[in-house]
This record gives sequence, structure tokens and C-alpha cells, in this order.
Amino acid sequence: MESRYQAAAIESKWQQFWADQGLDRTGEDRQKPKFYALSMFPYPSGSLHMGHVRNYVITDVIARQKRMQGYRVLHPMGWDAFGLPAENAAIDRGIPPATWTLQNIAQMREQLKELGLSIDWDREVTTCAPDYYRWTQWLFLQFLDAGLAYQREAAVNWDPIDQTVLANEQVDSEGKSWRSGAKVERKLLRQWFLKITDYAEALLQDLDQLTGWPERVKLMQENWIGKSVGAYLEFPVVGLDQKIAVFTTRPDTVYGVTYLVLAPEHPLTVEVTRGDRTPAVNQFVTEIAQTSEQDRTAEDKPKRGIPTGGMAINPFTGEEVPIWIADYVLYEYGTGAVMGVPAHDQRDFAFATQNNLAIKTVIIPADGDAAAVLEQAYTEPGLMVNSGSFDGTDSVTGKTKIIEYAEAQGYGKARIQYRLRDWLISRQRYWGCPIPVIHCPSCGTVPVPDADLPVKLPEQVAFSGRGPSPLAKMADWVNVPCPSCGEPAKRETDTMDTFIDSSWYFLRYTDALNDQAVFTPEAAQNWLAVDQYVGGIEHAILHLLYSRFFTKVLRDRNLITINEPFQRLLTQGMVQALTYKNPITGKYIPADQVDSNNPQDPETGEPLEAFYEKMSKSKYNGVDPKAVLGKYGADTARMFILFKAPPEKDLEWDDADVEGQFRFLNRVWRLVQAYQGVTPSVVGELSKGEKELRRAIHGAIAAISEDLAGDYQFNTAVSELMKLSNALSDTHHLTSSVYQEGIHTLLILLAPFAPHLAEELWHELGQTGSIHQQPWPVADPDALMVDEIPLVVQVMGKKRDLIQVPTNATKAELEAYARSSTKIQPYLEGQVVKKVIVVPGKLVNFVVAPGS
Ligand code: ANZ
Ligand code: ZN
Repeated sequence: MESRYQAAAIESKWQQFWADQGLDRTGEDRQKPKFYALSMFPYPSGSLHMGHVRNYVITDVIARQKRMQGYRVLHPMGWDAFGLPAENAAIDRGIPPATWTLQNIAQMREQLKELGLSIDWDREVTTCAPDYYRWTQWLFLQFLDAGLAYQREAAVNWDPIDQTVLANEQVDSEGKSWRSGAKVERKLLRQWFLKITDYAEALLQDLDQLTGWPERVKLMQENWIGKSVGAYLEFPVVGLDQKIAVFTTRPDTVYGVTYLVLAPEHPLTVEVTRGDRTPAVNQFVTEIAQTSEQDRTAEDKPKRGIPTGGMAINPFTGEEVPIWIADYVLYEYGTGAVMGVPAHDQRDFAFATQNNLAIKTVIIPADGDAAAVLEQAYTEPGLMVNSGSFDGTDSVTGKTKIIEYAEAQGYGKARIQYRLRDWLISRQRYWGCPIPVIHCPSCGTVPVPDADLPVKLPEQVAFSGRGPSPLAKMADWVNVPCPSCGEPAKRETDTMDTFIDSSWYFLRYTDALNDQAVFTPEAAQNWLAVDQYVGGIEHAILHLLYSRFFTKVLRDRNLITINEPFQRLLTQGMVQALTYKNPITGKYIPADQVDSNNPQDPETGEPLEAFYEKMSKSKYNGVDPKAVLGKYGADTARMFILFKAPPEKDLEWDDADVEGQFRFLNRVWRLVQAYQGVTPSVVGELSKGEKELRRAIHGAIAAISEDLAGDYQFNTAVSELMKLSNALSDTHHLTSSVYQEGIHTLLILLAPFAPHLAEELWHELGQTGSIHQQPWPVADPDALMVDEIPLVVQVMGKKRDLIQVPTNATKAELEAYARSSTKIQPYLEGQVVKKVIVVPGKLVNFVVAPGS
């Protein structure tokens, strides 16, 4: 017996034991119901941060409890291992990306193991390993075959520092690269896309099926998909045999069009521009090309535009309107052209006012005046005016009427537009999954035959600094015979966006070792969908949307049968820490240089601001998991993280609370030490105290089971564990069999939370086998029932009623029970209660006097 709780020794011992016993292996017993518990897999940066710890501990508690509840559980882990940092490390430090990545993985795997996570490491996947990306390539070819992968010229976000194309998501709200921080430029390049827009409607509709997802995540996806219902209308260009098509959500305002606007990139820009305007227009177009989409559409920035000199005809009125180009019209949305209706659109109103364009009212409020001068756009519905035969129509019906009319006249048609765009997946980088196609001068784009997969990344690569992909410079690798005609051809040198790798990893876990197929339908059927997915809110949109897209495409290819990949989603909150900042210099100061009672800048003596913020290197507020594990052990770290906040809320790191959990585990440890060698006596009838203890035990089972079902309220579950531990230390029934039941139950309930200590103490009590294989206890309803005893209710010493009350009722509760007796009411009427005498277990007596 140890004299102290020694986490380090305990933890490594049991981790070894579990590994030897294969306890964390995926459950194979088909008699049991399945449960697939999944954490979002990490990018292998090299070290674990607290955000990771929180994520994986949450999933681990769920997985562990499900096993105890009799489920066969799949709880895997892997590495989202392609991506720019490895390539930059190679450039900066001369280490090959693969070496750097695999070293990081090895380190992080060890750190994960130290947390005591019940992960089936046999199913580990690494997206940069050829045995994984072979299947990423195979899946890409499925998309290609289905017509869902294609190439086209596109206006792309160009990062001038990293010399690469960025997805929209990699550009922040200020139009800067998420990685290099460079101001992003627009450039036209030939790119690969996946046709996610084909699935826009399904991705939107099926959000309804995701009953286990947070509402806010579903809303974010809905907004991202951005469905707009409206019309496509065509305006003939004066003097050209061309029409300008616009997309509008307000066809009812078409009589109010006073100008048209093209996106600067619109192909018609050149044609409609009048000769004398060409130099000015060209200059404007060049200027706009330097501006990011975010800057162009930001509401608070003035809209920039220029007239082309060209005119178009409004087919509804026959009127000629000027054609402009402006920065706020995006080439990639709708048709890349809009009809300007300044009277009814705020942005158009501002643009028209600024550029002296006409403003024509065509919708008025029911009691409005068609001739009134507008102070701002009127954007509400109303009555149509100045709209020819549509005058007097309400504008909502007017939308449909205008569309019907447009269709009949051949001016346009109804159209649904999604904000979602096709997914630009090509990257001009080395460290990604090669796109498995070959370009042949005669055959065109030829898929690499399945038998030749994977197209491996060459290993001997010269990184000469940031710039175009080194793949493009490797003649040996690039030049290959065409798989179709055998003539000289060239490999595609672009690699795939890493979001592709993570769009299907959860499928691969179902059959991770299969080297013949991506997975068998049987294995997929066996485990899908993921029952509980846990990860950060930062993936609310893209990763989850892409995974849903992949799932639907693979379903349509008959590779899987599920419709949605993730049944339930838990987005865990961030881990925040106390952060010190000098408000004058703006500098962040590491906490260990600050006296928390009197926070001052150690250099200047200026008072510091103190607040909680997400842990990050740049704020010097990170707490290293290694340090916490070293000092207290994994179990304390786990307990603290679970106890401190509900999982979906932000968590404020607090050393005192970490200590608190450490002390709690020590108390449990001492409780068991004190129990060593006690032989429980068998009792017949339970005493009152024993009954109370039993109620506490089964109360804890009921409460913790409920906390873990559904909403995963780990924090209150930990409080219940503490309550049960207190009940056990407060009682004097140490030798009762009820006490033994209590100690065993406490350890079993503790097992998913503090798996090492629970296992250690379980064995110290002489139990054999792992505590993690114990069944999850079920509360005994009889134990929860509160015993009742009779209570005499008196008024002025005379017995007026006899009621049943719980044995454990407090004095205040007894008085309340007595007052609720209907039989005493007549005796209290017109009386004032002067005093209430409560004798627990016997009586309550109301002393009254006449009064009003
Ligand atoms: C005329 C109009 C009148 C409009 C009115 C609105 C109000 P959502 O809801 O986002 O789909 N639009 C269309 N294509 C555009 C593009 N490529 N770049 C910038 N703006 C574009 O918005 C659709 C509306 O946004 C369309 O309806 C169009 O302006 C504009 F009183 O047409 B509207
Ligand atoms: Zn060929």
C-alpha cells in the first residue's frame, strides 16, 4: 500500500495494462449495439494544446461509459497530416515535410497516450501516408467519373507571399491570408473544382434531419449555403447582339431599374465599353483586381464604380439605362451582373446618390405617395406603382406576376440562387495529395488507372523557398506516358486542399487496414453513422459541410447507405486563460512575470489589464498540458476539464480549481485506503443511516447516468461524484455491506472520468479484471424511495391531523408539510400564528391567538 496518491506511477502502469489486454480495441461482438465516438482529428503540429485535451477527454468519457453500458465502441484517432506548415518547415529548416510530420505525429501520439484515452490505435489513419491518400485519390476519381470534379478558369484568391491560391475560407474578414497575413489579390487561373453546388439543396434540406446538432451550427450552414429565390432577367445591350443577364431577388422592382452594373471581371465589360472610355475602364478593372472580395463587399466601405458609356434596354419599359461596372458586384455570384434599383435597395441608393444616377420609386407603402422624394431606399413590401399594367399589385404577388410575364415574353425566368459556390480544391503546393490525372495533348485529361494508384509524392524534393509547387519543377515525375494512348503526357502538378483528406477520414476508420478497397460496404454499414462527433466550433461550416457532401456523393455512388455522416455533434467551448495586457503598449505579458494581486508591467511598472481569453502562443497565456500532467497526472487534468464548465461552454483555466480536483482524487484515494481490509458484515434490515447512504449511492447513479445521457453535463456529474464521496466519508457505517456497495459504485462511476485512479483503487480492493469492463450501474428505484413516518399536526396542543412525511425532512420542511394540511385550516381561520413548535419525528404544534 502506498502512503500517497502517486498519479505518475499509477497512470503509466494502467496504460500498459490496458494496452496489453487490448481493452481499447474496437468492439467486435455483433450481439451488442454499436457506438461510434469520434473526435475531430488533429493537425500534427508537434505538441498537444489544451483545446485538444478537452476535445479528446470529452469523447473518451463518452466512449468509456458506452462500453460499460454494453455497447461495442469504435473510438479511433488519426492525423490530418498534409498542409502548408510542413512545407514551410521544410523551407525554413531543411527537414523533408514527411520527416517533420511523422516526428510530430510520434510525439503527439505519446502525449495522447499519457491522457489515458481509450483509443483503438490499430485503426490510426494518417492522411499523408500513401496507404491513406491512395484512397483519397480513388475517391477523387469517383467524383471525376460522376462529373462532379472539373477544371475551369477562375478568379481566385492569390496569396502573394505564399505564392498560392487560397480558398475563400482561408481569407479573413480583412481580406488577408489566414496564414501569411498578406493582403490577398484576385487572379484568373485554371483550377480544379468539386461540384458541391449540385448538392446545395440536399445539404440545406437535410439539416432538418440533424436533430442532434446545435441549432447555431445548422444556422451557420444554412447561411453559408445561402439560398435566394428570385429571377433571372435579360437586358439587351444597345448596338450589340448581346444581352446582360442579371439575378434579382426583387423582380417586382424591375420598373425601377435606372442602371445596370457588371462585375469588373465580367466578359461583357470589354464589349459594352465605349471606345473613349476604354483607358479609364481598364485602369479601374486593374485596380479592383488588387482588392479582396471582403473589401469589395464590406458594408462600411464606399462602393467604387465607373460608367462604361454603354447602354442597355429594360425590356419591361423599353427605356435605355446606362451600364456601369462596380466593385460591389461579384463575378462569382448569380450572373455577375445586377440591375440597379436605387429606390428599393440600400446599396443601390447609396451608389446612385454618389454617382448622380436616377432614382425611380416603384413600390410604396399602402398609404404612401408615389411622388415623394426618398430619403433612403424603401425596402419593405408594398404596392407597385409606375409599373405599367402591374400598378396597384401588392409587391409580394408582384414578384410571381413579373416572373410569369417575363417567361411569357422571353425576358427571363424564375431562378433559385445559392451563395454556396463550387469547391476550389487545387493547391499549387507540394505537401498535399496529388490530383491523380494526366494531361495528354491528344486525349485531354486522363484519370490515372486504379491499378497505378497511389500517385506518390516524390521524396527527393528541392525546396528553394516559397513559390510555385516543387512538383511542377520535377521533370522526372511530371513527364509520363499517357495511360490511354501511350504518347508523352504530363502529370497534374496541383495537389488537393487538405479539407478533402478530412472529408472522409471517418469513413476510413470503419475499415482502416483494408488495402484492397477504400472500405467494404459491410464495414461501413457496421459502424456508420458516427453516433457522437466532438470538435471545435471553428469547423462548424467547412469541414462539416464537406463531410456531408462527400457522404451524399458516396451514397449516390452506392458505396455507403447513410444520408448524413454525424448523428450528433458536440462543439466544445474554448479553453481560456487569464491574460495580461499592457493597455498602453498593447503588449501581452506572461502570467509568470506578473503578481496577480497587483498586475504591473515588469518593465515599465504600468498597470495591466487582466481578462480571460483563448489560450494562444501570441498572448503568452497558454498552459502546457505536459506541465499539468507532470504535476498532477492525467486524471486530475481530465477531472478539472470536465468539472470546470459544461462541454459546449468556454472554460476558464484556474489553477486553484485544478488543485481542487487533485484534492478530491486524493480524498477518494484515502477513502479506499481506510477501507482496506474491512470485511463487510451482512445485515438483515437496513438501519436508517444505511438506508440514507444507499439513497445517496443510487441517487448518484441516477444523476450521473442522466448527466451523461443526451447533453453530457460532465460538470454536474463530477459534482455528484463529490457528493457521493462526501456521503461515504461522513457515514460511520464503515463495516456495512452498503458501505462496500458505495465504495464500489463510486469507483465505477468515477472510471470514465479518472480511469487510472479508478482502476488502481479497484485492484487495491482486491478486485480482478479491469474496472472498465464492469457494467454501468443502474439505480435501484427502491433505494431512491424516501421512507415516510407519521407526524401529528396540532393547533394549540390539540391533535387535528396525522400526516405522512419523509424521514429525512428538515424542520422547515416539516412545518411546511403541516401547514399544507387541509384539516387544520378551519382552526387557523381568523387566527394569527404566534409560534410553531416542531418536534421532528413527533409533531408540529401551531400556537395561535385571535386576530385579523
Ligand atoms: C435588384 C434588386 C432590387 C435587388 C431591390 C435587391 C433589392 P441575395 O439575397 O444575397 O441573393 N446581386 C445579384 N447578383 C449580385 C452579384 N453578383 N454581386 C452583388 N450583388 C448581386 O441578393 C440578391 C440581390 O443581390 C439581387 O437582387 C441583386 O440586387 C444583388 F430592391 O436585384 B437585387
Ligand atoms: Zn493520350
